Amino acid sequence: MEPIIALATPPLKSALALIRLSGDGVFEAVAKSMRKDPENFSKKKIWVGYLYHEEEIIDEVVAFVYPAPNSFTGEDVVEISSHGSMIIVKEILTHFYALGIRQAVNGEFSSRAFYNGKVDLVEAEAINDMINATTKESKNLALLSLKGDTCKLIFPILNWIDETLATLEVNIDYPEYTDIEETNFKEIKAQIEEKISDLKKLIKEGNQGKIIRNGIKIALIGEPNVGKSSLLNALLNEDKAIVSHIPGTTRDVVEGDLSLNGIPLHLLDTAGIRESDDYVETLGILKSRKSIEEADLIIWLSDASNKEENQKAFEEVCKGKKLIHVFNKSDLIEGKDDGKLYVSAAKNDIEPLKKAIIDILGLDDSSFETPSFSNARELSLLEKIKITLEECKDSIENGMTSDLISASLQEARLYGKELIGQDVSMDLSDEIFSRFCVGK
Ligand SMILES: Nc1nc2c(ncn2[C@@H]2O[C@H](COP(=O)(O)OP(=O)(O)OP(=O)(O)O)[C@@H](O)[C@H]2O)c(=O)[nH]1
Ligand SMILES: [Mg+2]
Repeated sequence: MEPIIALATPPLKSALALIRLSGDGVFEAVAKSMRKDPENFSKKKIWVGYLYHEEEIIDEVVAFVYPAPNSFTGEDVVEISSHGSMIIVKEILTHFYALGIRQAVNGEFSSRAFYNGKVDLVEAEAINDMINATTKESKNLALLSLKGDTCKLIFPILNWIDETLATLEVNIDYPEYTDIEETNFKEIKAQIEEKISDLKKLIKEGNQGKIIRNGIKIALIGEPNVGKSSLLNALLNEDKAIVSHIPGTTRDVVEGDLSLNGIPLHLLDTAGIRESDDYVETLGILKSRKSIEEADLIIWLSDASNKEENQKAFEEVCKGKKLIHVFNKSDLIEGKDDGKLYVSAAKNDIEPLKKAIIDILGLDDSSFETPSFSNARELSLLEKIKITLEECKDSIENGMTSDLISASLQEARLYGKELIGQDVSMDLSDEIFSRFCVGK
């Protein structure tokens, strides 16, 4: 393959930088640049020496040599570790560009690894998830996929589809054996029901994995002055948003991230919602409404000491959303109503809310250890397989013929193959890898 090059470490000043090259002729290019014998270059794993551009030394570097097929991409790969000045990095890259090695595009190393059979698509996506992980838990889940545990989850369903298709072929080829067909259909229907329930479980686990990997967006909403910004600060354990006794303090959305029991939470503190004549405040309230739309979970905050709130209006605003209704300023009231969730942001008494967040996400300890298909692409394919099997079941119930049922199963099989990255189109995989970093 055409040789490519990219900086694999961040484009910032650091002790060292790692530049990766892959493809035809990279050994020769690096050997010549380091004034080493190209014939013997792949015989050693590590070379230390100066890297030259024409007669000028660019830097003293270490080159790690990975001959095909035993490299990440499956091609000849060299990783050059240089000193981490961006001037040096730029000089090295420019030097190799001049030798006809082009800059890699996002994810090109991973896409080559995929096309050369070094990783399956789910493993390649797991590498990206590892890079993007923000908590130990999300990194660990990605690691399970990288080890290949995730792909295996769909194998029993794919194998069953293959076996069932083979059985149906017999019916199509020998239609006179109608009694065989009937018994088979009864059995197949029962098996489909079982597979649909397995798929539902996979989808549920995938959605839980998605929460652990990507976290969730939470909007804090409520009337002005109920203590939303105080609650944001208490959750973040940081004096991030301005708090004041003046209603209408927050105008722009204030954002903050935290990890709660290993789940990344992205908080949005919003402007208090009320009728307002103030132009800027009205803009803030529009942003609050937008945050509600974007959020996975709404925390609707009320002031426990204020009985005047227009609760109906908020119920309307939160309709259809995952919601926790919290009463703040519990320190100001005497008796508490049963069934209500109280906190005091000012006194940092917020544990009940943290527990409620964990509870509403429905995660248990096993969710953190279960490999799952948890990105949007994978989940949508699982959904498609499930829908196709449901259609297939309907077809059997409606007395459809073997060839129609067989066609539905073929379709489910294609979705399954796409899920694990077999038979995917070039466009699709390009789209997937374009979300990766350059150098990966
Ligand atoms: N007693 C008591 N006061 C609180 C509590 N939480 C917040 N406050 C006070 O309530 C007032 C409003 O707090 P903010 O956090 O600014 O309220 P907000 O909901 O962000 O208000 P807007 O940004 O105007 O919508 C401030 O004076 C806070 O000190 C609490 O738990 N107890
Ligand atoms: Mg505020």
